[in-house]
Amino acid sequence: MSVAVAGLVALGGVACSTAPPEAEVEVTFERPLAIPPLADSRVEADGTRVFRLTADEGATEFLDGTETATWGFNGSYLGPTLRAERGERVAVEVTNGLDEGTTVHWHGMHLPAAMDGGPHQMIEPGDTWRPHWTIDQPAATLWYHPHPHGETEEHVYRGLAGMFLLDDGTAAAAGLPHDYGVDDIPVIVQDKRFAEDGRLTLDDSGNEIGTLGGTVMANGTLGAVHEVITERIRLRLLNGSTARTYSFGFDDGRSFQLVGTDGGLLPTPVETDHVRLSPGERAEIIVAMEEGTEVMLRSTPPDLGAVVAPAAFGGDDAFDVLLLRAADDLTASPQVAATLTDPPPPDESDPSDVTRSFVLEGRSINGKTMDMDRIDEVVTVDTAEVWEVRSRNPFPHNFHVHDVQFRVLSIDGEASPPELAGRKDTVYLEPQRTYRLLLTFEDYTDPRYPYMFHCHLLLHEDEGMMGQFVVLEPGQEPEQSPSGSSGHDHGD
Ligand SMILES: [Cu+2]
Repeated sequence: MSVAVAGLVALGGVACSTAPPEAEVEVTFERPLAIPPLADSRVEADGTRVFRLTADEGATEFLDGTETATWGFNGSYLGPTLRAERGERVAVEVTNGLDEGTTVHWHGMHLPAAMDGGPHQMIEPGDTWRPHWTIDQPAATLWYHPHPHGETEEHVYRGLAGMFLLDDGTAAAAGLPHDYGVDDIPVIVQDKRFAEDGRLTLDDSGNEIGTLGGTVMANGTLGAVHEVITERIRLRLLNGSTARTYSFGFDDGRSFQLVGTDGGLLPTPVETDHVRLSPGERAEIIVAMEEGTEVMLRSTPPDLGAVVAPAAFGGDDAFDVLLLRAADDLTASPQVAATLTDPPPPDESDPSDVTRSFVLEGRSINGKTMDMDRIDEVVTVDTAEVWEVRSRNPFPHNFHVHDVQFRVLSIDGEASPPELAGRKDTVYLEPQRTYRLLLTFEDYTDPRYPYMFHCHLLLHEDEGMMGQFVVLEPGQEPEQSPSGSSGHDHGD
């Protein structure tokens, strides 16, 4: 539970127990949308593409004339976009320039547990961590962010996040715009709570789900405008907020094509006028533009399912996010293909199938809160499993699994809707419904390092709504992680 501790004042304005009141921020849509730069990389003799990220403190001018203390990778806020091809070997040299330990997790990535960047891969101040792996999954919009146990909400909120795009050569054939920063646009959406002096503050007043800021920005730009020069534009939407769920659409109610979700392209485009994204989820959408017109990307009150008093959880909130302004002359765009990917249908028939049940309640999963020294689930490599996930609370949770992309087989026994037909790593849990997920664990066994499963509402995660699983060879036993909490001071 979120407990405000009277009299405790933290430095820096975030995680302060008596957060100052939220300032009313007037937003006019006139600033160019910041596009995170594509990260530089070098290719070593063995073909490994190496990126560098340094987490550091900085200051960002979100509001004209006001400097706000922020954190960022290779800059003051957010980080560059990493990009790699399927089959490539990659490495990232991650340096921690902060005064406290952090980690960097590759959200949505299929990779060895020791490279995952969860709470077992702490990077102490001044240290550099160098995970490496081979990209072995379809093209997708992934992202990276810190994952230190108990501190993730604050680290992400201060600004540590970025996109990690994967390519596999299919975008052109699928008719998808793919010119980064021109017609293929990353859109990291985050809500913030500004104090009168411009500081970012977390809400410690005890909202069950954490901080719901009254100011929403895209890529760190308040009142963002993007000039569109093509007939169609692809927006890669990422909900990079700590707690808020959005329902994205356009102010004129126009429909668009949903072509991708967390882990890659959908089998076929889904025509819709809104897409719901809970924290951590992504959606790739294609929007058709008319010459010389403008349209606003908005978030309208999201359907949170059977949440009691949804207004307390953002269920009544609406925001303008990004103004798309089309040039008087637009370059032709290709037609989006009718079939985007052709994945094999989910196969539940494997006799080795295991079904596990996960009940989310309060800050626990199956009645347990996170313990870095406890392995909650042992998975055997080369098997498919069904995980049945259910929230018992009348307020929002979602569910994120590291290492794998899952398929949503059904919700309360009914076939999942077309927007959930693709590869997912995070799913919103409408209260009191059972989500049946199919997960396939193909490789990367490790008896010592676990992967995480958790609620991606970051306050919940920090307060213990997380568990650990290992992937093992048949007959193998889990071993104590060398980075378990017994040997590690988390500073709490
Ligand atoms: Cu939760």
